[in-house]
Amino acid sequence: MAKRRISDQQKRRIESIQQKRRETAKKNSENKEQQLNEQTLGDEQSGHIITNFGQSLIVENQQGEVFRCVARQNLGAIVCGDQVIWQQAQNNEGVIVAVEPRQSLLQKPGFGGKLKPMAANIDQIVIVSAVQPEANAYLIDRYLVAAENLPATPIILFNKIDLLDEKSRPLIDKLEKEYTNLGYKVIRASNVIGNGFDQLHEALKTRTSIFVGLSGVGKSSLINQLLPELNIRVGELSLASGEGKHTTTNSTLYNLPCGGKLIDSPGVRDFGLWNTDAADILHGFIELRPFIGRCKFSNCAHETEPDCAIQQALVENKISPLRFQHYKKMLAEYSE
Ligand SMILES: Nc1nc2c(ncn2[C@@H]2O[C@H](COP(=O)(O)OP(=O)(O)OP(=O)(O)O)[C@@H](O)[C@H]2O)c(=O)[nH]1
Ligand SMILES: [Mg+2]
Ligand SMILES: [Zn+2]
Repeated sequence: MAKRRISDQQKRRIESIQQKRRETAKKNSENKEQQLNEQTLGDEQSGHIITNFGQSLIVENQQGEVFRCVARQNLGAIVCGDQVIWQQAQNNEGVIVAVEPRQSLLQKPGFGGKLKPMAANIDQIVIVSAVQPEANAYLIDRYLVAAENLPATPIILFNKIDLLDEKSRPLIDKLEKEYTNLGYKVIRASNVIGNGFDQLHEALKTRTSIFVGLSGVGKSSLINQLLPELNIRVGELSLASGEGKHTTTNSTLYNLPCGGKLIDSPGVRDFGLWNTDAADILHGFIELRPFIGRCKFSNCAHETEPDCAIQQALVENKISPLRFQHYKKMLAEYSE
């Protein structure tokens, strides 16, 4: 993906503008909190975060009603999927006073390589790829490493299969085989011809799942099919590049009729590295796990060392060359 180069001076300017905006937002939110505190607040109750619009957070109570809330200072970042304690004010507004401990927190690389919390308490990650824009196996592997380490169950979904033709079919067939062989659930879907929804409904039941993937692969369109009364905004692909236009801008949680919860997330902008280390990357490639600790040298880099269990497994076709290549690439990016 093309990266726009910016000078240090520009970076500092952008950072200073951002800092000013953050301060203004913080002040607005403090004022709002003060206003709300001057009203009599209701009893503490639990709720969960549906989405956020800047400093305001949308909280759903146990009856499924939604409230626009501000958070007390010093609660840290609160994200979609968080369980919170809050108090109701007037006019469907409220104040969040505590965040429940999280089972997990999915983060993504943000501006300047800083990690941004994305969603909390996820137990399943649906990695959405498509026929158009073309599926990227390295990005899928990135998400698999994130899922294995969270931990959350990954599902690999190939969308827009109505567009399959002789040119695109071999790649999707190859990737489906690759991931099925590893034991991952793979679903082929299409919003146009209505494929894959029985499998999807089944997989999403009773769990909290998130749709992740490139912009334009059809994440929001799939949710519109699952919840037709919603009508979430979906975007055209750019005619020039065939890429999506980043239509979804905030992660948002939806309650499915089957009892599951599903989060729609904005398409990823870059392939920046998640908060992983070498051990997490290794743990993320599940087929490598049986060979860990079996090399002759304990600090084996699995390259040209003698008696390397992983090189041996490659020769014996127990590990796919593509996945091993991605493992090496991720490690190299991490150590940069
Ligand atoms: N042919 C075909 N087009 C689809 C399908 N699903 C979605 N699209 C189209 O793909 C485009 C992008 O869909 P979105 O649902 O906005 O994609 P998204 O993944 O939510 O994108 P971001 O919100 O930008 O991350 C839209 O023009 C959809 O109509 C499908 O199954 N088949
Ligand atoms: Mg979207
Ligand atoms: Zn080795």
